[in-house]
Amino acid sequence: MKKIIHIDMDYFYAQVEERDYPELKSRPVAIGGIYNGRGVLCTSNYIARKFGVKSAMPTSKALKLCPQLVLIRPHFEKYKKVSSEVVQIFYEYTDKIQRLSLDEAYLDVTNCTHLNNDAVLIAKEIKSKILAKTGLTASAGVSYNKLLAKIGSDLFKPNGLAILRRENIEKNIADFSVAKINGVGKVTQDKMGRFNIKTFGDLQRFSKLDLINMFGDYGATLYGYCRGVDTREVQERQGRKSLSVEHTFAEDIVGSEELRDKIIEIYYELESRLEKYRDKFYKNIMVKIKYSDFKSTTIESQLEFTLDNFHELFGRRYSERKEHVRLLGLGVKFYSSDLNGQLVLPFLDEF
Ligand code: DCP
Ligand code: MG
Ligand code: MG
Repeated sequence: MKKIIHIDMDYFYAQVEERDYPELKSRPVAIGGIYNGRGVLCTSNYIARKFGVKSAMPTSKALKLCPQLVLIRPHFEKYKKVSSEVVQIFYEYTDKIQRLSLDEAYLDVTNCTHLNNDAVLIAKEIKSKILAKTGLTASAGVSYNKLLAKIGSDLFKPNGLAILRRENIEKNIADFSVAKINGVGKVTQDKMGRFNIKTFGDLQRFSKLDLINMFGDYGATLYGYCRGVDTREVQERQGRKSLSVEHTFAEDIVGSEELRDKIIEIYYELESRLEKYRDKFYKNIMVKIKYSDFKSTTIESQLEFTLDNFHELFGRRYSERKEHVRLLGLGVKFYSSDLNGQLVLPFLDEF
């Protein structure tokens, strides 16, 4: 059985602003852009939610519901920074992490050796580390699959923690609204409504075939979901596995000497582009040659990243077919994580 944790920050953008401007804490706050009086809200704090002010609501409507609402423009750079701090905490426990947005992620901690592999203790520790590092609260759901972990993180917001165990799960989730199923949006809910399906329990009363007839292939998925069955894996985003620089020449080049100069040029360009990936370790270096007939060939080897080695690798392959070259490429392949066991966070700077 898998051990999955879903973490979701509480009223994320708004909580960050409250942290930075504590005087906001006692007031209804919403984050959103206002453009000529128009715009929609990104989110709101819990005080504002009491007025019905929520994500995706037009600002004008929110102001009608709550005239004293404090509107703040989003500061995305700040939220991204917090997000990467949070993800770094996740990586202390597992590298099987699937981020869904800046404020939430699934963690597969099945093989995590910390805290006796106790997923509940891990979730608690992650929550307190997030608070210590960012000053913000998050909610967590702990279960044996993604569906239930995500439902769990939403159950006791804010600053909540829910554990959904397998025992009696069908009964325990029977009263949950189908809206809790990630992916069941307004359209599907309306359709379900026409069959009088509002809860997991309502879905449980239908056969798989019935559900397939009603909802197509998704019906089979729903048949599992309403019983707490979900086989989806936590899908870690793969970081960059390789980097290469290729030059196509204005005129095809023949002869090792001319090609030597091109290798030097490309080598230095590659070297400077690799600056960003200093935390990565090279597994192989690669050379690609495309001939004037568009046939291309690549060769890679576990050689150190030096100009000489690229020359050497190129020579090895070019000696097999010394003809007009149209394109030349040099590159490296990375290890997915570094050799000291320290994790590489390949995509953090994308956010
Ligand atoms: N967001 C947005 N537009 C939306 C929904 C969300 O810009 N329609 C942004 C703002 C949120 C952040 O994404 O702060 C996270 O979204 P959540 O759905 O997790 O909502 P919150 O974190 O704000 O609140 P909750 O405590 O319910 O998780
Ligand atoms: Mg959130
Ligand atoms: Mg979220």
